[in-house]
Amino acid sequence: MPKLNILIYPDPRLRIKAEKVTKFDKCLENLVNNMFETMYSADGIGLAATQVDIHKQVVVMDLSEERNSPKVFINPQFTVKDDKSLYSCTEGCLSIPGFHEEISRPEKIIVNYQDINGKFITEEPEGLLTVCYQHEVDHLNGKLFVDYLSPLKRSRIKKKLEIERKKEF
Ligand code: GNR
Ligand code: NI
Repeated sequence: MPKLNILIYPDPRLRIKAEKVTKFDKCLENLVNNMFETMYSADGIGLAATQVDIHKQVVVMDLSEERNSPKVFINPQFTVKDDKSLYSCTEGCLSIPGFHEEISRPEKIIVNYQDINGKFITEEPEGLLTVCYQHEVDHLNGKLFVDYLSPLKRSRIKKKLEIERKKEF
């Protein structure tokens, strides 16, 4: 199976909003398998389809050290249960390589998504899953963690990554 190419910030395609998945078929299964392969070989804990230039509401995740707890979220959404309680975590992103920043997000959310067969699921996640889930849903909406930083910090990261990109050619 071919590994997919991960888009790097500030690629404008990272801003495209993903569309709902309506067909739970072999094609979706293939995409999910390719995304897992890409995420594992890039050493990430999550990957949104947007990052591989596929604009469908598909997320894969594996928060385990052992890389043996794959999770799939189709059409993921969430509601904030308590907007006063925040959880802050140092976030990284495969689309923003080399940068890690502390980001605060709601700690208590209720998630709604479909599994690979289209079954609707509601859960109340905890800890890192809460953070990663919101990070991935942001990707599907064209949003990145740098959007939560100050404009100065964001533009510094953008410039550095643009310089890196030019070095490749
Ligand atoms: O690999 C990843 N690590 C991570 C760490 C803290 C908060 C979120 C993440 S997600 C990231 C992979 C990625 O870019 N997913 O979109
Ligand atoms: Ni990311």
